[in-house]
Amino acid sequence: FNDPERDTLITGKFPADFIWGSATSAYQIEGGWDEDGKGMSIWDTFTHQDPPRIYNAQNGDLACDSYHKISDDVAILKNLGVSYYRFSISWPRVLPNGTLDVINEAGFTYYDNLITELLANGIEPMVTLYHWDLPQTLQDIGGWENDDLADIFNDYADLCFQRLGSRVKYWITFNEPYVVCWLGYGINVFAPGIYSPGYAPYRAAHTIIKAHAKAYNTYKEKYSSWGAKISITLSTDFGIPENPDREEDVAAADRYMQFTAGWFAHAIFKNGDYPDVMKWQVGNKSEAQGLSESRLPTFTEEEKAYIRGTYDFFGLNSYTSTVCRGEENQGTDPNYEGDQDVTRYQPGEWPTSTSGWLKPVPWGLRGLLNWIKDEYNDPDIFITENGISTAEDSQLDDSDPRITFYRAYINEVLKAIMYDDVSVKGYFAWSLMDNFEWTSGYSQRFGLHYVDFEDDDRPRTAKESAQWFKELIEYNGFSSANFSSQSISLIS
Ligand code: PNW
Repeated sequence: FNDPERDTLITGKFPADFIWGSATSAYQIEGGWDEDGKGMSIWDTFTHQDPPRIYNAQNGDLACDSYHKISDDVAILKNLGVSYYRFSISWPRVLPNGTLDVINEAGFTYYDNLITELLANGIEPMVTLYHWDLPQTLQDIGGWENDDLADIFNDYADLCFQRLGSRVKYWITFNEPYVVCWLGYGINVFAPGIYSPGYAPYRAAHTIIKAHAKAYNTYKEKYSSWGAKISITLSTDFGIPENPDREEDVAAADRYMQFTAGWFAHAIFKNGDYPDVMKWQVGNKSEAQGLSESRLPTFTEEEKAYIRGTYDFFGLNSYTSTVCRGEENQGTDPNYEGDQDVTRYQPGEWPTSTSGWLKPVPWGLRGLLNWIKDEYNDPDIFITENGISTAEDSQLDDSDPRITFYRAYINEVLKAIMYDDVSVKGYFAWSLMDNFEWTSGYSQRFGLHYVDFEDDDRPRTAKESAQWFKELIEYNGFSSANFSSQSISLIS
């Protein structure tokens, strides 16, 4: 990507059938945390039990109150002109105990009504089954470290397909399992708040991959006549070699992406198994640590055959990039990051945002799309999330940075399609509206629509970026008009 046009915006249209959408997730918007028979999720527990770890002790108890605001949410989608809405189902809202022993009909009524309202307005649903809000009862038996969860998840998925599937064209099993496993089970940052950097993430990932494969196969065996596409959404930053002429750095950047996206994608999109480089790294480190077996679990041949190919597209969430240097980790404690032998950082001169980790590097998205195309044999790709945060006190004028960010990033998607022939089929902006940004609470606003969290009614108002996105969708691409009032401050 040492392309001389790298920092230049291009004009052009997206393919006629390109899908434009916007995304949210249940815990971040719904509220209604204990209403109408909903069970507790690990995020209810996490925010209630240990408020100090969340910005201003906030939680998702009410959030955007979307549980009561179907018509408001659909109205802003309609105004945006998107043809798809990506939302997630709260597992404990439909199965309060996580299992089929109790079905909460009120929960299904909510999702049924939402889908009805969407379709009545010409908007198709893309439904995520797991966006991090595990039923607490299932955490009580070990969460994703417990192998039984693969079957329990499959039961939940099966029920959702049966109840909602006649009207859903796109299903996503898991959102960003890398974040679930590392932030949730590795370093005690997200729910369920486990600190086990060398072991639990690998165990949790192993169950999640099997759970994904079961749900995929269940859909294909029982519901294929409905013809939906089903897959998984993975996340990784784009790994940029510190020195592109240094072989160790080039290998390190690839290794980093194998440990994040490849951790899940290699089995699902390639051969049913973990990347060789992960098996090698974790195996060698485990041996040096005096362990009798690798901390990376193994799949049986039967499991590999079952997992391989369980995708209809590649769901990608991407926000930022990271610089990688190949360097042997000198630490001796078991640690998923130490296992990689990669030193990573984001240079101080990169532009920043309200989210410390989110440094805009638009051309990194094009690089990542090309990496996925090359690595996984040119799958159809949906960008299921991309966006930027602004501060708590930011309001409707979000031209810089949000319009600048979207313009630059979406332009890189167009280059990937036009110049590199990457099969990108859709783009979903994160997020439709400001919402509960996990441990950052309501202090980081990702929305195209402003939500007033001081007002009990949680009114939504379009920001300038919503109008810009609407015009982009109407034109289905970039005319020179999209570049007016441009600021290139984000394009590094
Ligand atoms: C994604 N990080 O998560 C999620 O899918 C969304 O729910 C979330 O709101 C969005 O990105 C914006 O953060 C991430 O700390 C959360 O590196 C945190 C990180 C990355 C992704």
